[in-house]
Amino acid sequence: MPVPSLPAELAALRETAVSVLRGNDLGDITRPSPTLYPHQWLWDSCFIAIGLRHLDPQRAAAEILSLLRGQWPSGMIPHVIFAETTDFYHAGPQRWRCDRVTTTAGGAQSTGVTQPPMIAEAAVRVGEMMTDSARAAFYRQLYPGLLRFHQWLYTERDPDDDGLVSLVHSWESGMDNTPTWMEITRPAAPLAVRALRRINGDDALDALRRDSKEVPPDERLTSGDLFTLYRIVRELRGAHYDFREIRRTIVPLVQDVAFNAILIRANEHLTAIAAEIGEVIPAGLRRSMRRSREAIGQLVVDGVYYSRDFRTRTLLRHETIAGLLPLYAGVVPEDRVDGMVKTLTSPRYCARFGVASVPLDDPAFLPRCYWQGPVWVNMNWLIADGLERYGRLDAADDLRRNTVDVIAASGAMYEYYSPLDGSGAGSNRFSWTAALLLDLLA
Ligand code: 9YW
Repeated sequence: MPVPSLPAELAALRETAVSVLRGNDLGDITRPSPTLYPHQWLWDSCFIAIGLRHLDPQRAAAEILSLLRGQWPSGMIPHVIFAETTDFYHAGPQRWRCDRVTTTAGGAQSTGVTQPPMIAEAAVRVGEMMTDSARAAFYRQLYPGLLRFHQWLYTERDPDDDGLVSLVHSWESGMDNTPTWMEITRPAAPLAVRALRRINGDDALDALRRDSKEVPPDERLTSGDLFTLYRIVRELRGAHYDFREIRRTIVPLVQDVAFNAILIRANEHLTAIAAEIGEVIPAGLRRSMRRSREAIGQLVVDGVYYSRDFRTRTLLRHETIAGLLPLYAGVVPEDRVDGMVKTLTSPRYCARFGVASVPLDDPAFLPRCYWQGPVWVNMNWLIADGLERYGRLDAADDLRRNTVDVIAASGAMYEYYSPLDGSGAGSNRFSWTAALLLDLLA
């Protein structure tokens, strides 16, 4: 679908984005990438729907509704719903064995953890493109499952009524190897991983992994870290994915600042959806929603937001992009906003290509390694939205323009980009980059 007002170069880029989305379309779900990620991921589908709404709002709505096929009786919506088409994904159904614990609404196999709750945001964005009656019908279909998901997040993952939900695996944060998570996860690595490495050496571990064949290994997690994450899955499996049992294991539990910020924003959208279709959010959930907005203020020290260890209630004082998402949630007091804008537009975060996932002066920073430094288009999109919300329109425009520029310079829909030179890395047919580009160009 050409957009006449776009200059030729951007129109061609837009066509590339459309063809990536078509190539990754599996009917009513879109895989994140044809080579690395062949199934449906929760927050990917949300970002994808935000782009698809510009091509076909009904198809975008189907992308969101299809997430409910994976919903557990408990209310959880899993981070991956496995497509039947393939089994090459390295953390597939046999690693999770969730069918021994539960069934999903649509009978699909899934993982046993969740991902950032972007569903309500995506639904509202898609709804904006629909007629009133189509939107109401869409919301009515989505609402009961979405409500149960938000209720599950609090009842299961905020058992002490902190107002902050806890995550049980870095995969739930969506930022797999972000230093905050790896620092708390590595020490929890049971002896098995260390023994495996001692006996076999890192090379043997490299040979065992199946995720990095398509991309250079130095753009992914180290094998040691990957096996540590697998080991945590084993613990979760043993605890039947039940938080009360997980609490008694060695699994790190983190009140992740980005996840909670996204939840706070999603709560607002859920409230708006309910109002539009004449539903009333149950009082218990309304109370949790209010508590979250207050509780996130406990995560800030000297103007920087951090995640917190649920077990010890201590802040995990490693500064990353996750700490910028309270802007997106709209929970940053006005007197703190300029400081955060200054930080994210400073050379520490290298704003020329967007916001680096880890500051450049962090010893853990690696410019092309996954969540250890690269710029991600979804993060730029979320932060730009937050800036706009706070009326920092120039900063929001700059970030959006820089995002389009970095994609345009590469000419492909890369998974992530180096903040140092803008070079693309990971998959070069990555769905959320394509989808959010469509949104940025609209
Ligand atoms: C994994 C699919 C997912 C994203 C995550 C990203 C990566 C790997 O890919 O995770 O195996 O789940 O870190 O945010 O949803 O694109």
